[in-house]
Amino acid sequence: MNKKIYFAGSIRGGRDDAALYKRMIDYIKRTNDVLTEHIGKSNMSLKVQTKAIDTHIYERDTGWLRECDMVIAECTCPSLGVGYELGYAEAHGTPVFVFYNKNKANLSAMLNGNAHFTVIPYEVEEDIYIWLNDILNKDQV
Ligand code: 6K6
Repeated sequence: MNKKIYFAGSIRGGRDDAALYKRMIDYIKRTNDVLTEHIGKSNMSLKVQTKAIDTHIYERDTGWLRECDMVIAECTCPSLGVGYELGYAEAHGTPVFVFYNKNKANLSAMLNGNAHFTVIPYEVEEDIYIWLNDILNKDQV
């Protein structure tokens, strides 16, 4: 059965890795459902920031976080929103997998030191897909 995956990646924290997010999302989508496909979009407008729109985003995204089977996050680019989402997922008992490029980032101790999170440091992008394959084919989640 397809799993529902919440993919988390930086938006207002910076879009340097947006193309990587898209490749990861496309890989996951080959065998599972990604609730947050928009994270990989290259043309996402960052200009509109009204309270009403942000409330809608918050309500929708936390709904998806409660509904998903697991969270997969790419955390090389630091993001307040992603950090919040990971804590929210932990509070709801949802499995969380955190990827980061160890040559580019020094991951927060609040993620790296958290026993609930499976932290996956990588050096080359190809390694991400080997790990994703493993994670997505586990029976218990
Ligand atoms: C349109 C205009 C401005 O922002 C938008 C759309 N914004 C978002 N849409 C959907 N999810 C969002 C948006 N902003 C943040 N998120 C959620 O927080 C995503 O699920 C990301 O994983 C995370 C990114 O947080 P920031 O702090 O980097 O924005």
